[in-house]
Amino acid sequence: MEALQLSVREGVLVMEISNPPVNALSQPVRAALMAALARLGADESLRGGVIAGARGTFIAGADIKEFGKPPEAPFLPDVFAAIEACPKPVVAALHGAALGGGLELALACDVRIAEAGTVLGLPEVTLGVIPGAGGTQRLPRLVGVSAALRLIGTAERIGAGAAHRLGVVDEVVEVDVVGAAVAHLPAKRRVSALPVPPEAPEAVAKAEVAALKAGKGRPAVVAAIAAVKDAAALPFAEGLARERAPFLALRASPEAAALRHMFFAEREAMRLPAALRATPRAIETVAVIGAGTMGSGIAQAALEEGFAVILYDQNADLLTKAGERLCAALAERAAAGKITPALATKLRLSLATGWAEIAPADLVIEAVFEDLAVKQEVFRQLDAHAKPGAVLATNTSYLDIDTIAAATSRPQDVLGLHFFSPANVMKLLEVVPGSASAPDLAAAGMEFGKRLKKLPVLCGNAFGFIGNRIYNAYRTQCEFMLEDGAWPEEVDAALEAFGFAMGPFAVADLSGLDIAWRMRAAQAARRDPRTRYVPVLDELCAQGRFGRKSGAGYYTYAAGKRSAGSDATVRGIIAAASAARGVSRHPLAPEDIQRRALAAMVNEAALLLADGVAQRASDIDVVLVQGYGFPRHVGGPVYWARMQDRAALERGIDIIAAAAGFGFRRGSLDLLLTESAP
Ligand code: T1G
Repeated sequence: MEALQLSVREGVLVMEISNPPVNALSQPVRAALMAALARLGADESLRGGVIAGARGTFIAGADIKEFGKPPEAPFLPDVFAAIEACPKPVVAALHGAALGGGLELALACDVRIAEAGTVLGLPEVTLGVIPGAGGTQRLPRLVGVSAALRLIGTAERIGAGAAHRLGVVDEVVEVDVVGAAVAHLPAKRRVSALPVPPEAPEAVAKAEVAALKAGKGRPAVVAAIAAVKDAAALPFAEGLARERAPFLALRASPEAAALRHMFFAEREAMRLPAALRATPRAIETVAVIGAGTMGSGIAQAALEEGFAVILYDQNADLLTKAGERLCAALAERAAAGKITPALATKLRLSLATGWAEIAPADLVIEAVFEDLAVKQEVFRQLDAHAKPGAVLATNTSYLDIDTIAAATSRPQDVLGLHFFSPANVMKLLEVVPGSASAPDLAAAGMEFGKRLKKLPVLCGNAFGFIGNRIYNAYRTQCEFMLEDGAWPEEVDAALEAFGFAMGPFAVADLSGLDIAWRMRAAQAARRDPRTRYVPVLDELCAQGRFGRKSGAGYYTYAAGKRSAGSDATVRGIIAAASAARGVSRHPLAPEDIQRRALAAMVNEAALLLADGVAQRASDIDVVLVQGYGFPRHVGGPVYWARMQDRAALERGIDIIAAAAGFGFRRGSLDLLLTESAP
């Protein structure tokens, strides 16, 4: 099929891009546009042109799949220059998504008309690059520097209404945007010829700080800010030339390659293996069991996506309070424009204290206390009261899905749906079928996750699934490093320098040490005394140091502020553990801390693949980046490993094997470094 469908309507050349699935501006599209623009300029019978997108969207941007390859002419700036050089007016008719190069193309047009519901943005920094086809120069000429800094620096996506208010689009129509474009052909009005509206330096400075903060100071954001500020200081042609060089340099950077890996890995992760693809069971009513933090978060996530929600809790007072909080939360989200007001005013929430009230639910999600006996009792009740064919899901983080399913007479309907707190914010959802789960259940979980606008990843039913299992291995190795000679703040600092938002001990303090303490106590009887076990966390909890919530853990907390380092008590506990182990403490350099922590993740990833818990290596990257703060610009632990020297990786695993001692299980790097998706 032609990349560009041409037609003439009332003397206007309609150029409709047809490059499924999202009309990316691949080379054939660029070449066809150049030819069509030449025809438009030369044909006296034509009075103007309209550029539109076929099927469900305008243009999603440059073709990201072309980035790793040598660039092919014509380049986007050439196409956009041809639009502006065309003596006749060209209108951009927008619907669906106008993103990246797609919005840059629209900015090169004389007028932009958007259908209501269109999403617009310049999200290039999320791919480690900057808008490379005039976006940093044209956008400020329409909206001013500070608004351009916000949109480009934060990769914010805005709707047609907001874009109209900002001046990005000239008109919003309800239907037939192409018809409107043909009817409203304007005089030629080159955006590049417009002056950048003057602004107070303070406004620009404030926007610059906000963009830097949102972008965590990454190179692409720094470069984008500089390019946008150039627009106000330089003639258009100079600013345009200055934008191209950093774009090309960034596009070739390892960071951009890692971010592209994540872009495609996240889409790949949502694909089920052929054997599990099925028509998902219809889910419209969701019952959530447990009105605590997780249950309320899951209920909010479902309400925001239009599901009817039954929230059950045996504690009527807790339930009422949760209901009130949910009403308030949705009202806030509607006021912020994040959800449609109707979802807040016509809340489809019912509160239940009787098991029989969950009967209408198509899906029941249990989010009660992480205790097997408690969950089994809940599932006995679900078995007795949920309607036949309802999907019965557990939000367990660690427990065995099969053991929970065995509490029912319908294990074929039981599934793990592991949400991450806060469940209404975190996108990651681990979908965990049990061995008795019906073949269509994984599809039901994945589809439900997508409808919640989450990132569902299929996991095998093994201890810790994917994320917690890898995180456990990482945290265990970090605890070994405490005994070997590092202090908590040194480990945290080294891993924050690597790119983690927070180090493992700061995270442990934040989530509460008592959770791990209870789990370790429950596992103590099964723990082989020959395996290395660090008792520091147990001792901290024994002294009532549960982390931030108790004012002290690995760190101390005064007025909610974490101390810079560990105090004498913690160091005494750690030194005692070292002595009891017979370890003579020695300092660990940051790079050694990083190498051991990463080796622990890489080794566990190899085991996950070998055990079939992760269906593909890139899923592990998605889980660790989306759920555990692994730095996205590094591409995830597996992608990182594939960028390392193989011998150095093996040496790193030698080191953690020696540190672990008895019971250490070594994964095969062969599989990890070469595996491709099934
Ligand atoms: N290039 C190539 N493929 C793309 C693509 C793109 N820009 N965008 C999406 N795809 C593929 C995606 O991999 C998937 O493929 C399919 O389309 C559906 O995507 C010069 C340099 C448009 C909002 O960052 O935000 O322009 O899995 O599952 O949920 O300055 O895709 O089917 O094989 O996401 O409906 C800037 C990225 C590029 C936008 C649609 N643009 N895309 O969401 O579908 S850089 C972006 C999206 C640039 C210029 C710079 C979303 C979407 P497959 P999907 P969706």
